[in-house]
Amino acid sequence: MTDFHIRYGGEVARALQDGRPVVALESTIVSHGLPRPDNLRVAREIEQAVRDGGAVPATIGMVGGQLVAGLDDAELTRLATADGVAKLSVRDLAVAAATGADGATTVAATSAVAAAAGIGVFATGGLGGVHREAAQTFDESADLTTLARTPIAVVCAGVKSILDVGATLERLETLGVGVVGYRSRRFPGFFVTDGGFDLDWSVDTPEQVAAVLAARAEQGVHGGGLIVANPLPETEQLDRDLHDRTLAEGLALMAAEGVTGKAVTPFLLAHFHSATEGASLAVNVRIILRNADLAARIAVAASRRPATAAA
Ligand code: PSU
Ligand code: MN
Repeated sequence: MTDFHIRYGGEVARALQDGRPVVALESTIVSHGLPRPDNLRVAREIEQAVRDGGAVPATIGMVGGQLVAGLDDAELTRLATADGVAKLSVRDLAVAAATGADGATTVAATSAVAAAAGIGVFATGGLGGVHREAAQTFDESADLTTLARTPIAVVCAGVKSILDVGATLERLETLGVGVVGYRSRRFPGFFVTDGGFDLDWSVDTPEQVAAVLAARAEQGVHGGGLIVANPLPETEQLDRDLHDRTLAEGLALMAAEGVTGKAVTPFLLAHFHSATEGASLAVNVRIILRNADLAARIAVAASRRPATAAA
């Protein structure tokens, strides 16, 4: 019989056993969100940023049907370079395992696996959300519904403006997903510092985030996720005109080519990367590295609270 359990990378297994800080990382940004050949280099840099912040990185993905928390370098290379790596949301995990697929986990799938593995903090770039015209297409990322039932803190730079940002925030409220700005009361728009919407709460330190996680665990009221929205400094955001132009073009192109379903997000990301001639990629990388650093510091702060650990 095949063993369908999660396999842990050696370093991740030891860190979890010893109660040392661990940060989960997703593989969809590596396989489908960042252009080749930069993606593998960036994947390694993200892991290094977690280490520099004092935590152990656990990049999550599926290799030959085996779900892994803490891909080693050969496995990371395979998911970054092989053809036919599937994009796995939560609903895909069991089918992909049973059929022996290679797959990259989205925010939804990574959150679910991380929580199952006892990892309480996760760093990514941007969340999936409610797509524009979702009222007709029903296209809403499973990232949102998964976070409603998954106890994990996700450090991200909000959602991309390729989505309906306001509708995404409304859905997060309905679903009971906590959202706190990191040193900001505005929800970030990924490439741009300000996504155009206010937040009710902000926190100023990794220790405060750790206290929120501890309070949630001790209150025992609900087991959903917490989004820590970490905006880029204004001086580092993508030029607003370039951003708005590229977005309009990308949406028009998508409609013309009839792109739908799970291909939508990768299509628009690829359009940004090619149309801005690398400018959006540089910003994207900065965002992920900053989030990896903050997530590591949150995991460290959480691991220093004796009773409740990270989750
Ligand atoms: N947003 C980004 N970059 C990404 C993604 C989202 O700015 O790479 C990826 C994440 O893995 C996210 C997924 O979980 O896309 C959402 O895809 P969908 O909209 O098909 O749920
Ligand atoms: Mn979708």
